[in-house]
Amino acid sequence: MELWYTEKHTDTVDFSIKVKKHIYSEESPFQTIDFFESEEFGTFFTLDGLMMVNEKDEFVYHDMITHVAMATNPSIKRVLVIGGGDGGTVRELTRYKHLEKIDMVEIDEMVVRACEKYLPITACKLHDPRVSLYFEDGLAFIHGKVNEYDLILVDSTDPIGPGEGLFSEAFYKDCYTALADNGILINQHESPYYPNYAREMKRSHSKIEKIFPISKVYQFHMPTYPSGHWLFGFASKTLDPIADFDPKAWEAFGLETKYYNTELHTGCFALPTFVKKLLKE
Ligand code: AAT
Repeated sequence: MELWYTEKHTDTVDFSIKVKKHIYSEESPFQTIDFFESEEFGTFFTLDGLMMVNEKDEFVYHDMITHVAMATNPSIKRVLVIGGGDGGTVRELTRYKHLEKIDMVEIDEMVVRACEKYLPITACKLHDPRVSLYFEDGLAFIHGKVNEYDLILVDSTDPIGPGEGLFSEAFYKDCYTALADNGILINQHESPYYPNYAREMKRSHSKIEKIFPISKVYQFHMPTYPSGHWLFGFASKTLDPIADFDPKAWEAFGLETKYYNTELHTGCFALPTFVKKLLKE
């Protein structure tokens, strides 16, 4: 008998992966967690039935959430990751030896424990001495913090379930206050392609734009997310990701990356006309 994982990308579009084995399934207090093994994407996990991370394309997402901000301001020292329970974002951050503090606040400890067991490819650096893990709601964690971080990476689920508050104006305001004067906020920004995702992308952008003087989006190719066309938001108080970018400073770190490079840094901010239009609407 063949086993297939299917995710509804829209009411009339399905995306399926042939599964070798369903290796884990638990209800946490926050969501349903499943792990699968597959031929094409290796091990992958879903939350409430939606693809989060797989061994084959995780490098795209984790390179792009981390290195664009780190290259815009190579002096970043204190970082907060909100969500990101698989550990992939923290793994990329730990490659910067000069970082002093990496806090990660994940609402669901069960995601982290399951990833430590089944996805060591992403969860491998959670024990770096600079990393502190907090298991609580990112929304409550950030509230009231002032000038504590140079960079906040919102590595969250979609705006349904526990991730919903991480797309609210109150949350973006709290992030602004928690950031230093030259602070940067990167957030999981959904997709511009299918209307059910583009709606969330526009809502998120219009809220961030009201709060941060610099607010842009950049794109990348994520084969297993709906339409494969995905965005992160780049918001900051002072730094512009292109005008303030010095490729030589990032290259001096000597990091080998599989997706991010310094040409792509500038290129990923060049948006297709339909995306530009959506953002202006
Ligand atoms: N590295 C890519 C993986 C993710 S998972 C996102 C994580 O955010 C999940 O582990 C979830 O438990 C956590 N999370 C959700 N809400 C909160 C919250 N309020 N506070 C802290 N953590 C939270 C991102 C996948 C993106 C999928 C896009 N389709």
